[in-house]
Amino acid sequence: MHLHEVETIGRDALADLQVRALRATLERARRSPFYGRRLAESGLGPQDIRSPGDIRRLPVTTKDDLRAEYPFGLVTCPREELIRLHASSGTTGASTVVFHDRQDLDNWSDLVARCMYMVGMRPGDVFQNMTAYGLFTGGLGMHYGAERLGCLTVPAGPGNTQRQIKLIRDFGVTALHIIPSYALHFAGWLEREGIDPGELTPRIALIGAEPHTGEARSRIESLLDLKAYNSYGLSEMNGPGVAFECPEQQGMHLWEDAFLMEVVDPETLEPVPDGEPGELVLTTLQRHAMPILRYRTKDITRILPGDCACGRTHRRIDRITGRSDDMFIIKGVNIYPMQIERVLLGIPEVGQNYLIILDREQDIDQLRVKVEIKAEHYRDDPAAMAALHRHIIHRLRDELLVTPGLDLMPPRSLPEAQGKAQRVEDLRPR
Ligand code: ADP
Ligand code: K
Ligand code: ZN
Repeated sequence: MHLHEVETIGRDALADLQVRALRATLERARRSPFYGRRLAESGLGPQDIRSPGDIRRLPVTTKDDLRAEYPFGLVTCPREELIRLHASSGTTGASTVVFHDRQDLDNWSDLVARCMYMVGMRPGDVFQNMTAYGLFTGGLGMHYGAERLGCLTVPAGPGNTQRQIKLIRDFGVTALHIIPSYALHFAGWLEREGIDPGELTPRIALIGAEPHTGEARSRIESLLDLKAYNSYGLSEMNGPGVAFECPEQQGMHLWEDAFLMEVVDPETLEPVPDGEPGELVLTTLQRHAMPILRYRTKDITRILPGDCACGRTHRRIDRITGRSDDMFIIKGVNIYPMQIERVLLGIPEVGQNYLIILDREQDIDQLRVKVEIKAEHYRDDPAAMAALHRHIIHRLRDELLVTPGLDLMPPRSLPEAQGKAQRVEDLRPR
């Protein structure tokens, strides 16, 4: 694949490429009603872009902007040139829509194929896509990427674990795309059925679409006996193929020839130094039908300083710790659900599922965690259960600095998700 050249491009050449792409993007964007107005108001034109940082002279674009412009306000071309639309899964409120023309779909497929190639997939691999098709981008996005790479692609969709196993066995599947929470369920199912993952053929899993911890990844890798690579994307930036782990598994390379990245303080929108957490803000550099400038993803991450041992020059972001609006405050302490997952999935007795419950008592927010315990540790022995309870509470308190309520639950007693998991149940009155 000749695409490899751009993955190791020098930083100066990359900045030149970004400036050219950004100018073309502004030129294109101003044909849409929304950016036509925005760019006119800001007085910024393509000729004013001299360095990638000049993008900061424009206001950010938010999900609310996309909702207000729903459906066609950001489209730059005649309707008959549009050939696909996708909508976000609406994790947070009303959905938004993104349109693509043929060139957009081509570029997107190339990006996804690049990610797959990076983690060792090759023509001849058999790829089973175990995420939902439809408006969600993880279905068709990964599907076309795998076909572009030249893999036999099995559009399995999510759920029906029995059938997933049959497909894997019948077709000799070597690579999977699977949402992490479903991967954990899937692994639990194999264990219960007494299926040895070592005799199954997949050696690679692409996992993403929802926040998950390194602990969740380690479990997926050991329970499924494969390598799992973190995949980050969002429908506003196509979907999968925005940032992806390389074989080093030390952060995700964000493809800077296709997306301009900023990490900013969510309050002030000022850039934060490399290594410091902030909100990821992204600008499309290749998109034609519907470019988006300075999109506030709400996703919290940080730029990992230093070079990657793999030799790729595109900067890496750390795994997403959550969305800025996922955070909750208990007794004055800021908490992200992923902090809780990190503790729970690091404890060997803990099973593959948990639920975080937020409630309010006498005007004070309360945190309660329900966690499944593995069958062999869930025993009719009050002393042993009390000891395990104390142990988990201590670990949670060390991480969170507050003491949550905790319920130890029998295996498979909590609701199972096949799409993105709902890890937090918020019962607080609005
Ligand atoms: P929605 O915003 O409705 O969930 P999308 O399907 O576009 O719709 O989801 C994109 C979001 O999913 C991202 O903004 C991010 O919050 C989350 N996400 C995607 N991939 C990852 C990943 N690898 N790690 C953490 N979060 C992810
Ligand atoms: K997602
Ligand atoms: Zn790398």
